[in-house]
Amino acid sequence: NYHRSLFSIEGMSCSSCVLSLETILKALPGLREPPVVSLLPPEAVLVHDINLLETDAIQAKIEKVGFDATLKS
Ligand code: 9UX
Repeated sequence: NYHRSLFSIEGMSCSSCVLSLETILKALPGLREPPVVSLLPPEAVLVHDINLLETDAIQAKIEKVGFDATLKS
């Protein structure tokens, strides 16, 4: 049961942030494909099995590394 979650990210201001966030998110379980992080606009999109990886856990992971994440869809 895959779900596509789009987060708006605050605090991400250069392409190094994008790469480091992608690397961190890629290590999460339950992903169908590598997460995509963009800078303009600052967003992260993950397609994940909600039984293996809850949306809240993704948000917590993003915030743990120092960004603010808001679920958009
Ligand atoms: Mo760039 Mo990001 O200089 O936390 S690595 S702003």
